[in-house]
Amino acid sequence: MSTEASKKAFNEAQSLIPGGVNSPVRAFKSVGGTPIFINEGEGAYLTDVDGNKYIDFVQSWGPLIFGHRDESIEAAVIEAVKHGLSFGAPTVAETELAKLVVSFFDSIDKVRFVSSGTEAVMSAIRLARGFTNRDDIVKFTGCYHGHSDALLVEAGSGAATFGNPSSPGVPADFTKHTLLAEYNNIESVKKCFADSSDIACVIIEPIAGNMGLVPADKEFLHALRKLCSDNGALLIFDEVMSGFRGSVNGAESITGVTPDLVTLGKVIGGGMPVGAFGGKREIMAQLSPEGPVYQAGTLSGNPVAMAAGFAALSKLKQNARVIAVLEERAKTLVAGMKRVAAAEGITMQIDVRGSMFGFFFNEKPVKNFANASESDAELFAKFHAGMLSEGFYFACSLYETGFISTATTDVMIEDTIDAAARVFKAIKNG
Ligand code: KE4
Repeated sequence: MSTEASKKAFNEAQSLIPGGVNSPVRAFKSVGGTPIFINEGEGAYLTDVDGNKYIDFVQSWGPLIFGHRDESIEAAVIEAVKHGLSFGAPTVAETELAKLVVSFFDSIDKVRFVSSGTEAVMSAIRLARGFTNRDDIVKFTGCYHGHSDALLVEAGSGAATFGNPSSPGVPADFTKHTLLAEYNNIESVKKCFADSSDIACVIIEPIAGNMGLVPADKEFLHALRKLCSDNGALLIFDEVMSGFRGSVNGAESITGVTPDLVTLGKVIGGGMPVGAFGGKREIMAQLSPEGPVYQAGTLSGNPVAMAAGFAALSKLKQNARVIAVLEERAKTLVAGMKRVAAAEGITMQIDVRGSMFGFFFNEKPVKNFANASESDAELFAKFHAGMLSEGFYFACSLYETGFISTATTDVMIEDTIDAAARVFKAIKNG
């Protein structure tokens, strides 16, 4: 498999763009080799600039639950474009998508659209601080909530990948209000509330996807809910990744825990730049121009992006069972990978939530970031490179999650397991 054109493209990109990429995790730094430059996507497939085809398990880090170039989403975008790209004025398209989002989440009465998950989380944090008139926030080591200053503390995803979970350039004054707790450890959260009476909110990925896939224990989330309620702090579920991937009705429908605010992204834009945050009426009423908490965006609610999101969520509305179908495929995939790895003496921890799947090369179960970071990163890199050469595109960091789309067929799943068997054998034979 030649990747000469990707190498050439990467060299040129590095002369103009820091690291040659517009988002660090794409640089393949933790797995080595040259990042693959993509020419196009179609269904379950990516084709790179050398003409190599791959089955895509990244799907733009989650948005493409219906695969690349879904007909109805593409048609909706093309139709919207014919009416103009952006107006900076309200459109009915925003209300229509808001209606859909609200219909899926019991916890959401009102929603505000922005252009990324980072913006959604940054805004939700400000809203929580404004609503409670408190300054401190609690996040969990290994959770990633986008790159706004207050959240770049012991973050997951790319930040963990590069070993700088707390980024330079963020003044200590900006993060002194960010308290850290350990995922799935309620005692660590109780300590935060003992240390501060000024906690505005606790933000958590209820299905963590940025330390690898590590779902929160149900009883932990229930205890977290009680702790927040007892202390007058808001509970924020960051479902930018897990929203419409773990369940169409949010983690609240799986766990029975109702958050005060939810942040969303990825799938709700159908592949276009959309983020959102929503919650109960009385909290959202604090948001400008209704209330005093300021938040704004030139392209927020962009009509073309709204059309893509509406098409994507409409498909989910018409066929909510799709997540259950994708979950079965995800389970088949990781169980098969675990089986063929074991045949070569390699131990894998695996997990699935809806269309999200994760795996660790680790002897022990993974319940938090400390456990995840004990996984075999070198073996992960060899696996990633081997699968890539076999035509399977996995996330280029062990601190990420894999995804199944409706375009990922059962045959593709079996082919992936067979390829994994060859890769593990080659790794073992050195
Ligand atoms: P964006 O600003 O990248 O749209 O969303 C930030 C964000 C917030 N919350 C959660 C739970 C997220 O997973 C993300 C972004 N996810 C990463 C993938 N792990 C985006 C990929 C990247 O950074 O390039």
